[in-house]
Amino acid sequence: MAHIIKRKDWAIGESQATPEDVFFNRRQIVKGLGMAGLGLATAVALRPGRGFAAEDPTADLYPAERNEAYMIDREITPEDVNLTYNNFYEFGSHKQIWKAAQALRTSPWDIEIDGLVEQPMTIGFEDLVRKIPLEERLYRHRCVEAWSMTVPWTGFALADLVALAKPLSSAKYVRFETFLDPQVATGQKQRWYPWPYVEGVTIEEAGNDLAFLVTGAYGKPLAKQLGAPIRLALPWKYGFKSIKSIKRISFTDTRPVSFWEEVGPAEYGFWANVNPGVPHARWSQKQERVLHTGLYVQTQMFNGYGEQVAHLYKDMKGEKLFM
Ligand SMILES: Nc1nc2c(c(=O)[nH]1)N[C@H]1C(S)=C(S)[C@@H](COP(=O)(O)O)O[C@H]1N2
Ligand SMILES: [Mo]
Repeated sequence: MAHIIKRKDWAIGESQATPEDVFFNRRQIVKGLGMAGLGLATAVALRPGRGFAAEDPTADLYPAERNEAYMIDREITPEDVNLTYNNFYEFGSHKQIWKAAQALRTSPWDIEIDGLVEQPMTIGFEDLVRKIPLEERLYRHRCVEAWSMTVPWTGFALADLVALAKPLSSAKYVRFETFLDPQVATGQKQRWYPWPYVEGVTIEEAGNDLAFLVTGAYGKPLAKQLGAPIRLALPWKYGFKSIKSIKRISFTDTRPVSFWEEVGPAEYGFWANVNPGVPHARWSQKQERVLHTGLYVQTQMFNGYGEQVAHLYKDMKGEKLFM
């Protein structure tokens, strides 16, 4: 009953997908028209930066210093592209959710830290973000749908949060949960999805340097459509692991079943490491469409981060590591 839908809206063939090249060409045309005489109002209405309130209570923390250890050989995806092409099913099962996402109230925002920890706690996001120094990192992001982008994220290592939480030695996994509020996030009225969105990693993965809790992007507090006020970035895994708008972080000895794994276990697994050699059940993962550029590039093993993470998986047998 819960899983009548076996096919995600975004799980359509590349050729049927709304090509955002067309979308952006359209934007270019509109911009061109604006310059040709539609006037300033049009140009202003099209300007990016949507989703960030100047009065954000954490605005003083940005921009944070860039950590040069996390650089990248690709161009940064323009901010307006990132802000208008999103996966955030809570607000709709298509890419144009940025407006709908503005309904999310992100302040105050309490986060539960519970499960196998010395002392369960509730911490306000604005307290948390001031406890740990922020830094900027340039990360690749590879969606399982075979598109990619490059983002200047701001945040702190997930390992720092783990240290703050003081897990017991019996904790083997970290489970993350997004908010649940169907009144605000109308996608959550779609009962066939197993809301709230859940994701998880092993304690070892959580301790890896690359695992990053994101509180900002493009030198500003995180826009709502990007998962404000706090989300994950796990750049060696498919994008669906990078859960947005986290409300609860639980330490557990049981492997969490993530949202997409529950929706389609034949297509989406717990590990979801990027691997061009293992096709999705319905499409190839060999290449990726780099947002905005019109380019297709070869996808790299672990999304190019193998040096940092391959050791985490080298002794694992019988696990579906790449779906
Ligand atoms: N809560 C929640 N987190 C989510 C999703 C979602 O639908 N809901 N989509 C995931 C997917 S499939 C991707 S590719 C990224 C997209 O992040 P972006 O919109 O910042 O590009 O968010 C991930 N995190
Ligand atoms: Mo994705």
